[in-house]
Amino acid sequence: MAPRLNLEAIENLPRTFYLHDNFISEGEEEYLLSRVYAAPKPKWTDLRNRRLQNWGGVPHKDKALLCSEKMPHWLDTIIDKVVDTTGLFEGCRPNHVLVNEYQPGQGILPHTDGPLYTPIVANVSLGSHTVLVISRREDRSVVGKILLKPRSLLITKDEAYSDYLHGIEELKEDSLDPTVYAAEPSGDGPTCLPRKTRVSLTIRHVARVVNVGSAMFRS
Ligand SMILES: O=C(O)CCC(=O)C(=O)O
Repeated sequence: MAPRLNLEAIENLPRTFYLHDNFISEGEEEYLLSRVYAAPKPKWTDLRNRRLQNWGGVPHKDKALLCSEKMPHWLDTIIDKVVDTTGLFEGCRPNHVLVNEYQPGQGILPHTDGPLYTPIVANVSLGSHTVLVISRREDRSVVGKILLKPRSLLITKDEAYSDYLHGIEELKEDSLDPTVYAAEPSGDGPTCLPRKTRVSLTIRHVARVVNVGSAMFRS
């Protein structure tokens, strides 16, 4: 079993965000990306500013996860790693993975993940960095930004999950000014990072699962 991570909450941001760079190796990243891109075309849902795949089921109106398939082995492996190395998912082993793919210039509007999920989420970044913007629900004022490097793990829980929005601006490059929190600041590295295609795995648990026949999802 992989050793436990030494997780420390990010200071000066709402409680609780944990960020761990190099959570997976380049080999694991390459493998996960190859599995994402091996999925059949109908697995993808195209949105205006990103495309996505649901694994483990499809969320239904913030009420339940409609489950028609077993979690595939390649995602079970990364779920195991998140569960074993964080120790944070006792009694709520993730049963849903949302894959998001963003091209440079794409993003996701500020949002909360809502009541469907148990309020703890793991995000693994593949292929490119991005900057996650954290803002207040009330007035959308920005309280902080987090640099998510490729192969990093971000955990969001507590008030950071329930009381704050997170989003990704539709930018082609990110300026790494001092307002952007980085787990390992790059010192005299570049201050402006061009984005590449980024794939993220959003790994969550849904308590209410409704098993439905796979026929429902055949088209
Ligand atoms: O791409 C990410 O890291 C964030 C994804 C996200 O916010 C979501 O899936 O709700």
